[in-house]
Amino acid sequence: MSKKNGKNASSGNYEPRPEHKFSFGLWTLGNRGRDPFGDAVRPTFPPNDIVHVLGEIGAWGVNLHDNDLVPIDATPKERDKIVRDFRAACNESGVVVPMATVSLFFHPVFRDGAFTANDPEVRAYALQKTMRAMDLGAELGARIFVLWGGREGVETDACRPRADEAVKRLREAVNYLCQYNMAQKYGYRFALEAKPNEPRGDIYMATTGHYLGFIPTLDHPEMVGVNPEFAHETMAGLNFMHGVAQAWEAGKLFHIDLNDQYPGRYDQDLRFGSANPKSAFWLVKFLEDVAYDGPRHFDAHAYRTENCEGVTDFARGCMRTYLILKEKADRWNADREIQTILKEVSAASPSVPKNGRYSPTGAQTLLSHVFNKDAMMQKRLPYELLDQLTVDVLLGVR
Ligand SMILES: [Mn+2]
Repeated sequence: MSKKNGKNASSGNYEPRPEHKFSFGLWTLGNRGRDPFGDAVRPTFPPNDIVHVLGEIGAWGVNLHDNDLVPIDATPKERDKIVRDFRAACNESGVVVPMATVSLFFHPVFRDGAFTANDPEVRAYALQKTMRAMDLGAELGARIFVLWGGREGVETDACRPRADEAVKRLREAVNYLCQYNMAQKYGYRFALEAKPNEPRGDIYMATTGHYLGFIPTLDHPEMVGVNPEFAHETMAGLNFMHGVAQAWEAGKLFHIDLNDQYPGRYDQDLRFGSANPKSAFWLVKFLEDVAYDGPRHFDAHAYRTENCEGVTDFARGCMRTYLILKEKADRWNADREIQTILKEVSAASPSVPKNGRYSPTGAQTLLSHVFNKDAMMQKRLPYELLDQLTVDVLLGVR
């Protein structure tokens, strides 16, 4: 990394700055390398120490689940002291808390889901826990509240009379939380995070697109958007950037989770850009082209083989790769050959009837037009060249 090696790559300065809005969850640097088959390999990384490291390496924000900071059974007095000390650590380190979330997946009580669980008592507890997590986030200054329903799913569809009941329960819960948000004047924007499976066999609201269909059915759709995650959509075999683009176009990109993932594997949460740099490039280019101004949140963790020093390498690497790809995006946009090809492939010949907004006369003109398909086929679409130019930019020879 740049600081360690004493120099940057000759082509740019990849030092993260607050305006880049890079944030990390406490659970990301704090990940101890536990997996379904093996125990922790790294010691506990206390939240206040994580914040200091984030400040040192140039991150802008830290995000948290309620129980990343406050143990689930803490007394109000213990809670208040923990929060006070954490706020002090954030202030000292110049790190803000842009987003808060709630763990509705770790405690065994959520084994059948939280907002969609069959037991009404579990659903009520999930609401109470979320309201308290909203209180905590608001106290720390968060204005985005992420909801990831990690346990909102099934191993067998026999467990619900009908699957649409889960959708209704989820709607009821989100509507309730929107009301609480207004009553408390917290000013949160909720960001719903999709995942197709793991830890449940199948999770409801499997993709960002599912949530984009769900949100307009809420009582306060303006208050609710999405938090697409690179790994989650890639697990589903989808083009992540396309999902992000649709969310953006719908005005619903309230937050984003950046990491990496090989398709067809379990949830890997790899360092951003480490598995598929080309997909990461298209994503960074999209976010920068549209001037997305929300947090660039890394929801990933270091390899299980790493020690504490490696956790810092991992975090620096996420930000560095983002900034390198941002520079590549500028280069791509400024490349005259690439831009000329783009212009040519979308240019219209003068004889083409205009088909913008529908009008009866316009429709008549379009219906009577004779298209010369052979001539249309003469137009070259040099996408091989376009992609190779992209690869040249990415591999640093252009
Ligand atoms: Mn995530």
